Amino acid sequence: MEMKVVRTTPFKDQKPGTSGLRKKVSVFQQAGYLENFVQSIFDVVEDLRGGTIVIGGDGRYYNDVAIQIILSMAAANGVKKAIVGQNGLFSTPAVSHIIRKYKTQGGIVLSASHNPGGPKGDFGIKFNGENGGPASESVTNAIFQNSLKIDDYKILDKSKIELGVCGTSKLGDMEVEIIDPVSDYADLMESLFDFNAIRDWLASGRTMRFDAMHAITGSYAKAVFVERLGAPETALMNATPSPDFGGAHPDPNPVYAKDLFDTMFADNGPDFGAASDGDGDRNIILGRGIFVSPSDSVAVIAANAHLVPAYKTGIAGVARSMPTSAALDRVAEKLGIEYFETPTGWKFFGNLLDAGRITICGEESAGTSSDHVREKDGVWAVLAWLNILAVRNMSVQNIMLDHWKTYGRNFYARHDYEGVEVEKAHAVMEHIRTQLDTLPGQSFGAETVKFADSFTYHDPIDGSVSENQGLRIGFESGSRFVVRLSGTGTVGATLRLYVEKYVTDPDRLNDDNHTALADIVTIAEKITDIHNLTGRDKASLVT
Ligand code: VG1
Ligand code: CO
Repeated sequence: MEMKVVRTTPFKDQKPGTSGLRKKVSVFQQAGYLENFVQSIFDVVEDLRGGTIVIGGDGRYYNDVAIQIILSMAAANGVKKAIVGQNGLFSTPAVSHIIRKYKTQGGIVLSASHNPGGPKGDFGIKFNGENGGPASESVTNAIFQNSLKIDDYKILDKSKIELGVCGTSKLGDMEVEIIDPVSDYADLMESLFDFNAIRDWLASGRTMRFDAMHAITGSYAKAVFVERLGAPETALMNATPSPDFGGAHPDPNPVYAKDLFDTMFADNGPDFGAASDGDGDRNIILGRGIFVSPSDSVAVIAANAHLVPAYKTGIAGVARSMPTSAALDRVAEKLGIEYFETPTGWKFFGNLLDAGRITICGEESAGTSSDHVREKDGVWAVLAWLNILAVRNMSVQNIMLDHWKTYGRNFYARHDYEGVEVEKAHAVMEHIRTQLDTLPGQSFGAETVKFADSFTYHDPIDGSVSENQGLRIGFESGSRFVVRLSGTGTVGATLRLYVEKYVTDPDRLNDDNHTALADIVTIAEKITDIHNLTGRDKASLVT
């Protein structure tokens, strides 16, 4: 097999967003598009030459083609060894674990997460560093800068490798080891949680449902929940991964996981329900007749972490992304531990986790995890809940009521305006920005604005500064709203409006979420003028 140096010209749009480079499949299919980005990774991350790389993806359409290209390029760029999931598959948290367990120099994750798949859907690529986490902004910026001036890439001529059988082979001078994508990860889970307690809880007649949404987590869920914990096969829904996710959105929310919600809200529904997304890093948690807001979920896990063997001696600190509700902060205050507010995206937790300053972190978008990997981890969050349920032996509903009584309740919702024309979305941001100086002190109904700003993050570990991470308007009452532009969409712009209302009145704790938030939503819509400026009379999706 010969090494070829192929002339290429730069694409201007290879700037990674919140979580890697995400585009329509047809964009990635352009000659040189994937190759330019991958070569930029190898140009920037010099440790990969002579090192080991992990490669795998969520199995979506184009995964198989992309893996072969990346392997050929890795071999041509002097990588010593590639560890690849069987059939090119790995969930995102599993890649993170494999990088850490085998001490490799990094990994490439092929996924567009919760975005739809198939030939007309989305594809994505992301580089994770040797700590197992998404590359920092300085690295992704360097990759982008490289992609703007690239003029050639290296690849082995006519190489193809069989990915279906585990074992070791050679591609040029590079060793390729194909491994079972599930077993290392399942072992890790078993080392963290009290599997005996969960097994007993399930055997005592408790019921659960896990919706894998036709995505990669199906394989992990079978190994963990069925084979190791004894749940019946019928506990799993949509557990066979498919390249187009059964034609659906692998995004766990009330709209796309409707069957699960219907099951959980039925009379005599299961005791526990959960779902994950396309690449297995997100999770949602439900009980009979209740959906646990992801912002509450991470707070409950932190408050009960001492019941989980891996965290029984306590947690160092916690962190949440800025738009995530402050429920986690209340828990940290009570535990007397540090808490941090970071910009949206898992890459910002990495430094805090590496420095041992935090143990548990989460995002409102259904991401929760701990220092066991450097990604959010759907199955981990589900097991954390199962472990807590098994030990406390209470319903999800009662665990939530108990939590709210102790800490107060942060009612929470996100209103997404998807596929808005880019100029209109920017007009909304600009309209809010011009009011930031004058809003404080102004009253709207019962609320008075306490602060209004554009969020800037100062990383306490490496001192880096990230500006323009979202606009925040906070009220004297502790309620607030946030507006930011999504960095994962592939069509037009997506505006996210996050609303939060803090309530401590014991009689109001069990109120309907959307009713409780109605006044804050009205104020937010007035201040942002979002309906008028986008030409939309309502959000595309409310979660
Ligand atoms: C969204 C979420 C963010 C999450 C990111 C990646 O980003 O809001 O919390 O980290 O997706 O998740 P944005 O920029 O569209 O708001 V995943 O599961 O796509 O890797
Ligand atoms: Co995801």
